[in-house]
This record gives sequence, C-alpha cells and structure tokens, in this order.
Amino acid sequence: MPKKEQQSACPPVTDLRSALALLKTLPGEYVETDTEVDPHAELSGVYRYVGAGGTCQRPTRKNGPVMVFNRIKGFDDISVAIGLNGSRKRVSHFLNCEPEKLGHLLKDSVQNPIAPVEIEGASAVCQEVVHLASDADFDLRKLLPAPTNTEEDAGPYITMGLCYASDPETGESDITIHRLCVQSSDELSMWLTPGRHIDAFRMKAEAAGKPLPISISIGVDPAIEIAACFEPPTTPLGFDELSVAGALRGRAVEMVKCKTINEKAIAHAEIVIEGELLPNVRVREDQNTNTGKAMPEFPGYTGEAKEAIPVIKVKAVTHRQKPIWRTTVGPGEEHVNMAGIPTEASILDMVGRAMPGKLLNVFAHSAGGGKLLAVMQFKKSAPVDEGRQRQAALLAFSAFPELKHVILVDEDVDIFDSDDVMWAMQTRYQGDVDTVFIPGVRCHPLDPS
Ligand SMILES: [Mn+2]
Repeated sequence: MPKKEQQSACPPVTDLRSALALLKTLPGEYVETDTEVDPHAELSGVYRYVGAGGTCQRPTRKNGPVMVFNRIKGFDDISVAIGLNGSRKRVSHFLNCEPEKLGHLLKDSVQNPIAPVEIEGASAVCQEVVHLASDADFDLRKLLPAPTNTEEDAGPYITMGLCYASDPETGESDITIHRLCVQSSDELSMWLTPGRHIDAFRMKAEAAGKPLPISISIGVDPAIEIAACFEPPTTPLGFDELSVAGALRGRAVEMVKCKTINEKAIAHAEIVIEGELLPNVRVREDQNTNTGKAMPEFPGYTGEAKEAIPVIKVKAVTHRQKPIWRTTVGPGEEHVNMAGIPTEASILDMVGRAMPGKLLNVFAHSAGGGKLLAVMQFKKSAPVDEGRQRQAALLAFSAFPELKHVILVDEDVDIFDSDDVMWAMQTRYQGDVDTVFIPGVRCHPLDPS
C-alpha cells in the first residue's frame, strides 16, 4: 500500500519540525512564505482566507494548507506556523491512522496510557536559549510574535500554549490549552473555563496563599496538542493527558525541569514560558484596549473580554535556536479536530462500555467546532434495539458535558458526509415525533445562544 512506502520514506513525527517535514512531502498540505506579515491583525486574517475552513467566516469552504510565515514584522529569527491540525487528513498522517478511525485510536490511547518521563536539561532543545524576566530588557511583547487576531482583540493571544501545572497536594499534573493574553512585559492573563483541572490546582494554591508554578510549551508534536484537549470524565482530575500522547506514539513524552520554577515543560517544545499563577490577583482581560472583546472563539463568534481573570507572572522564556511559534484561530477546522477527535473518543468509550458493538462511529461535526454537535452511527440489529440509540445519545451527553446536539443515523449513512446526514434527516426523520429535548441543560460557556 502507498501508505506504508510513505512511512518508510518519512521520518516519524516527534516534534513540530518533523511534523512540518512530513507535510512538505504531501501535495497541497503545506505553504511557506517569505513575504513579511504583521502579527497584529494580519497573520490570522491571511490564514483565514487560505487555510481555516470549519466555523471560520467564509470566503471559501475549503480546508486549506498549513501556513508557515518566515518573516514576522518586528521579530528576527522566528517563524510562525498555523493550521497543522486544520484538516482531518493531516491529523491522520500525523497519527498514522485512517481519518475515520481517529476517534477509535484516541479511545484506545486513553485506555493504554504511557506516562511522561523526565530527561536531563542539557539534552532538552527547548532550553537552548534562555531569557530571564530579571534581565533589564526582558519584554514578552518583543520576544513572542503572539498574533492579535483582529483589530478589536484584547491583545496578542497565545492560542496554542500547552499549559502544564501540578496539584499542590497530590503532585498529579494536567495539560490543557488555555486562552492566554499578553498583558505587559512580564504578565499574561489566563482564562480558565469553569471546571478545568488547572483551575482546581490554582484554587488549592490560592487557598494556601501560594502561587502555582505553570509552564507553557509552544510548538510541539501534534499528538500532544490533540491529547491535551481531552476533558473529564474521560480524563478525570489527576489524569495527565500527556500519557495519552505517549500512548499515541508508543513512547513517553520527554519533559525537562524548568529553569526558574518548580515545574516541568515539554523538552522538544520550540518555546517555553515559565511563570506562576499569582494568588488573589485578577486582571480585566481588555485592560489595554477597552474593546470589551477577547478574540475570535471556536463557535465562530468573538468571545467577550472577561472582567477579572487570573494572572501569570512570567519568570523566563526559553526556546530552541530559530524557534517556530505556533498559533491557531479559534473558529476553523484546526479547533474542530483538536476538540472534536477527543470528543469522539470520549463518546465511543462511554457508549462502548455500556452497549458494546452498537455505536459504530461518531463524528464531532465541524459546524459545532468539534464540541457542540455529534453525529452518531448506531447499529440496530433487532427490533428490540429500537430506543437504545436514544440511550446512546444520553450517554454521549454524559461522556462530554459541552455537547449540545446529537444526530443519530443508521449504519448505511456516511457520518463524515454532511449531505448524506442531511439526506437521512429529510427521508427518515419526522421532527415533531423524532426529536427529544432535554430542557435546562448547560452546555459550553461560549455558546452564544
Ligand atoms: Mn485534565
């Protein structure tokens, strides 16, 4: 099969650079430009037209290529990569799995985790260059080309920062991508959706009057970016999602001790920010712009700036030589895949345990940003199975609390083809009798309805 030849021709994906090297071998998946681009309200706009897809406002419906910008206005020796996970096909190449089977692969990986390991600092590429916040000229705004996605955004945003912190009592760790806004030369604001695990650690530290050390790794193996998007109950409090990435690669993720805080970071990351979540300090997210807006979010709307959110005091930035910054835009196919494939895995896992063999597959559809809508393919083998598909849907809502809509289809419907799903709804569905409403359930805080 061609796929096998391709595997032997390409080195395995172990970090961002090897992922980009793989994409360069695939037709139409990679675009690189030396044309200078402004990280302020230009870079993300270019990507929106060329690559984004998904819930991004349309000039086009296509899922375009990954983009790498080699010249960033105001910055030297740093490039920016956007959109690696922006198509299901690309993710399938990164994880060496058929696109339709990705949810199953992720489910199996959660069930067979491989814990991260620590390596010596000397062999960690993420610490080749070190900038300390105590240096006189230290300024995050000059070091990091974090894009301001639109003119009205609250500031430059770190959208692909893999935040890693540990429970002050148990020492258990968690990795999650959070919305981080650069607020000053050495401060970030951090918005944590209620219930997130790092917020639980932060609250414990705050109750003890202590800061919570946190590392932010940027530019890593895409397997880590996707694994980090698992949420409870699939990965409960204390479950380090890096162990899912370890399972995906069959090899533990390597971590290194941070230079200035008691925490670890991803050793192969392009860039690491080391800092502390400060106790009892809050900041208004748009204090520098007063626009009332944060940044474009995954449902396809601009998120509101938060009134009072936690602050990270940055202690250091470390990076590889000539690092590659990694960013994304909230609306678009990249978010769909990162949030959606773990959603699919969570639903497959829970329904599979309750009724083995009945749920054939799930697609966390692009229209819901990978979170709000799931299309479930249910196998009814006998007349007594009628109604069990509804139990499967109820289980899906428990498997992923941010889910809002489920569409149930039979095994002959291609769940990845929206036309096929719409056909099934036109020909097999009677809205007044076949729709089940569950009143008063909270979904995702960013759902504008
Ligand atoms: Mn977690």
